[in-house]
Amino acid sequence: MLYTNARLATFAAPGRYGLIERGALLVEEGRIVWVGPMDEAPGGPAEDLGGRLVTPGLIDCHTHLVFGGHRAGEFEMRLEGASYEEVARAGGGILSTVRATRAASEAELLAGALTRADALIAEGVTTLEVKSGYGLEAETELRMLRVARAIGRQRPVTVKTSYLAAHALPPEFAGRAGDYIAEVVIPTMEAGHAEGLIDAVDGFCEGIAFSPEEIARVFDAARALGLPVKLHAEQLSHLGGAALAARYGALSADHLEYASAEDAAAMAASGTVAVLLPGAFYTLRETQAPPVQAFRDAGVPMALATDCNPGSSPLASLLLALNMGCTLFRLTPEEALAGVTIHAARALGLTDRGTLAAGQRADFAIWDIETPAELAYRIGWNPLHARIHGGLPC
Ligand code: DI6
Ligand code: FE
Repeated sequence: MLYTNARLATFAAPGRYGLIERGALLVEEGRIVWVGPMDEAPGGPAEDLGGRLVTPGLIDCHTHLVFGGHRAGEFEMRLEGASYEEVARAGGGILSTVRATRAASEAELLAGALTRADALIAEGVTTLEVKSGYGLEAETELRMLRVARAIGRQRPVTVKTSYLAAHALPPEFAGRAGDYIAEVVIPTMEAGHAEGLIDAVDGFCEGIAFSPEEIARVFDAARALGLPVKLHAEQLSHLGGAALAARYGALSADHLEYASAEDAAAMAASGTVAVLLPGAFYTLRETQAPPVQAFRDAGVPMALATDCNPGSSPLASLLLALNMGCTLFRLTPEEALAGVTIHAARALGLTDRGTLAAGQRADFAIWDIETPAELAYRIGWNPLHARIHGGLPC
């Protein structure tokens, strides 16, 4: 199928957004086989897109969208003055979602996750990442990962999984983080890997979670299995997580509000993507923005994601994350859009998507707008016309 008479934001051609005005795109067997000016397009059956904008399919590269329950009560507590860390230290926060997730069946978890996945898909998302991390015990961590895989079977979307048992210390291991890592995190990683459930290993490096030394043990185990790593780093304080992630050649370091220029230099050297999560910044009413200029100066690729989770970012709109990335973090619309396409792909270790170029998977979104900046500028006003996943309109 030839898609013709479109404006293509390719992120592959030279110039802003890699834009090709009056472009065309040829798809065969789920792949893009030709991209260029419509006057030079090969013949064959064609669909006229009426000048609409086409982007690569959007990629949400950081979500926790499998979970039980909700945390509206915690939202109320924070509005009454409690901080996210105070709620967590009092046994709420992540641990309250752990209780609800342990109590939920696979079918219940899947039903809840699909409603959020559907919201993302309706906005042109064709690949999404899903983390475990609300089980903190073997059985529930593996259940979450199976549910994540089931999303990719039940919906036309590609799911990449990250194993995040190093998210919080469960109460049964209070004061025994080392034992938790040895007895739960590492053996469950091995079991999940053997079942083909894990695409990457993640952790939360923070005062209310794990130290860099503890995360290093988790990363060593991942390395032994040949699994790539990523890390929640410098979200609430500067603990050295970004430098640790760079040392391990991590695919990404995520959040990064408290990262430094030295961290940016280390991440640039290791090719680690900075994943920025404005939904969490907004929800927690954080005031320190991530060092975007330092990332630019160092040449660190920046991705943007929803961080969809029941606590710090109850956000299932990647388009709103685009807008927030611009308004709250001062990204340009071009940087923001690159952050949910080409750089988001890289944050997941994927090179076969995120741009419109010959040889890429045919994942793209067709929008009822003229210019790419409109995607970041609108708020709550979804212009998706059609979505193509693996060559199939859906
Ligand atoms: N940082 C986050 O923003 C999520 N996890 C993390 O390490 C939030 C998890 C939650 O509050 O449930
Ligand atoms: Fe997160």
